[in-house]
Amino acid sequence: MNSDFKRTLVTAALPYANGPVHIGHLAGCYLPADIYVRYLRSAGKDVKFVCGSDEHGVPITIRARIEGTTPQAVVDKYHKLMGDAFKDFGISFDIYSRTSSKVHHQTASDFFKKLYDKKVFTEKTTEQYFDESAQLFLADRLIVGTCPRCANPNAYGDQCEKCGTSLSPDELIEPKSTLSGSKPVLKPTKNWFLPLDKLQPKIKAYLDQHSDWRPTVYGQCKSWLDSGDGLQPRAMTRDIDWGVPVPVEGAQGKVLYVWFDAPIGYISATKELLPDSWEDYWKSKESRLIHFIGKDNIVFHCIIFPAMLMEHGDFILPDNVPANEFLNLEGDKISTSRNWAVWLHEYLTDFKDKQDVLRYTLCANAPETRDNDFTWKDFQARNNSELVNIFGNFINRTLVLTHKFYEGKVPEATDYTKEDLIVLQELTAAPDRIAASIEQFRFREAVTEWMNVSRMGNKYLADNAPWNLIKTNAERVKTIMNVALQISCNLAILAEPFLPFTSKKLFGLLNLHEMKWSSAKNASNMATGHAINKDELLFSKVEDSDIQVQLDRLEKIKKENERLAALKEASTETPLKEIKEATSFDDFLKMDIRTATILEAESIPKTNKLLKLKLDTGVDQRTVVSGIALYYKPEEIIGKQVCLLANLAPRKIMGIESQGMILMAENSKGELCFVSPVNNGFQNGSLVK
Ligand code: B3M
Ligand code: ZN
Repeated sequence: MNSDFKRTLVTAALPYANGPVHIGHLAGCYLPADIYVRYLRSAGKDVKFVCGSDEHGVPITIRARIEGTTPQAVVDKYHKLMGDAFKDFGISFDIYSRTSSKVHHQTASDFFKKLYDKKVFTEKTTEQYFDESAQLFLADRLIVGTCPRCANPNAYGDQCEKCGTSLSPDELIEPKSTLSGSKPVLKPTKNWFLPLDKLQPKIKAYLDQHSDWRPTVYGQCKSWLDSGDGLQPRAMTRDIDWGVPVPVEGAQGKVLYVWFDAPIGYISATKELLPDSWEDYWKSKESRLIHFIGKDNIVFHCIIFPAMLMEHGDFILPDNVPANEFLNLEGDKISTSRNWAVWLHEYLTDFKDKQDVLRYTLCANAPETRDNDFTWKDFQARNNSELVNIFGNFINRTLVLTHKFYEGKVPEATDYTKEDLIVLQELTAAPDRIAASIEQFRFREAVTEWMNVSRMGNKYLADNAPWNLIKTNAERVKTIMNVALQISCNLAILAEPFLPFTSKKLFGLLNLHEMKWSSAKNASNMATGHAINKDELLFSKVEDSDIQVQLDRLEKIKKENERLAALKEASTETPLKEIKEATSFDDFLKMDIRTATILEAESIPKTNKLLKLKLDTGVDQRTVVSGIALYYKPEEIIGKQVCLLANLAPRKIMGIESQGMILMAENSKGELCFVSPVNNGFQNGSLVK
């Protein structure tokens, strides 16, 4: 970390206020940001941590429509839900603001106006789809049509979810408005574009200064610059009615593009937090701006927002953007729409007071360099074999023995062995080592280093076995227990960024006030004679049954998703056929359709499509060859009553004379199903008319 900086402003991506927070969000940015900030605070640095809800954008208006309410009601609901969940999880924002706030509207509006006045934007009139019955321009997401690539008839105007191609609405075949179902018309509209093409050299120069960023982040930025024709102008205004109104003449009914206003939310939140000194964090060369985000937000934070800031001119640029890759859940991509997630607010109910277990698991398995998988088995193992068996066990033994041998008072260390000194040296070297990892945004490594201190303590006790030694060398045990208590205290200090709840609890058990990071550089925080509090367990086991509840829940969701996917697939695969040409009533009367029962059914050699059936028509018994073998097994259909076209002229199929045809209906997947008489048990031979 460059220590020339006086202050650090840390931001975490503003989550869209259209759904609850899940573990993917936490692992992606909120947890690493929180660990970073907690560490800086403990290290005595000047740091502020800002975040808030991103309350604009089309998805919020869509959600409002689905829920039959207003966008404001949607954001009010989720802003509260998310803010509360973050707080309960110990994400220690200095402020959790929101982009519908007055301060934000003003700030974003002023920002736009400044760029407008500086003539940064290019004005362009383009043709956009307009829904005439709803009387509004359609955001890309609100248009569906057939994908030009894979013929999926439900592709969105911005992307086909079936083949993954990103699209623009004019590429869709037969576009339809999802608002009214009508065919939208192209209508000219004026918007303001950020000329990223012209700004590319400046952006490149900026990125070149940051080739030390995470390779995944820097690489993604480079590929934006290098691909095809490089950066393209991007519209910073939209024709929708939910957002920050565009503050210039002739922009009636237009709002700022959500990705223009959202990052300005970081500035607004800082203003709200520090009305008098916010500029220190945004305008001073001695300040440093760090954005924690997920990888899908890289282009906005590393290219577009810096370009906006550069053109504005008053602000510093992001110094680092440690974006994480994605976290999957049980091998599958986390998805809000498929409900494939562990929702934070639900976790906090199911695993009360186990915030730190999830924090630990997510950090130890953080998707820093590649996508990673969260599994409930791993969660259980991290808790039971690491937090309980290593850290918890070490602390518990130390506290219990201190009470047992010394009435809860820290014994005096009299004479250190060489081995003790090595342990103490390791202990006091830990804070710098962990700090170095954190400062380089290597949180997995940092938390592993921290756990290694517990491991060392656990081994130290096991090797020295003070519970036995007390009988033969009580003097030596004093030193051992003193060392163990020093390790315990330093673990509490170093745990704070990762496991803040446990750290606090441990300080309580040790009867100490919380201490700063640098205190962990010495091994004398537990004064001889200091009385500790009554021991208590820091962690409890996660049982198989706890995990099973979660796995069952996911299994149920998976089944439901499979059912929905099959339905969707079916409804998109075989379009309904048009009604055939008219036929006369007389022709219809010529058809002899009657009820019959299948008496026998057998497969026919050399074909996988046909079954040979014997039918009771009430009048006679006859043989019919039917093309249903792909859909029914012979044994399933014996005894089934069906409708039979009985006077179809007989014909030979595979050498068998077929006397009639069974009526079948095609389902949406094109499979044949029986059209049975409604009441089975009908007399055979009844006419169907
Ligand atoms: N709301 C996207 C997201 O939640 C967006 C981030 C804004 S950060 C300024 O992934
Ligand atoms: Zn497609």
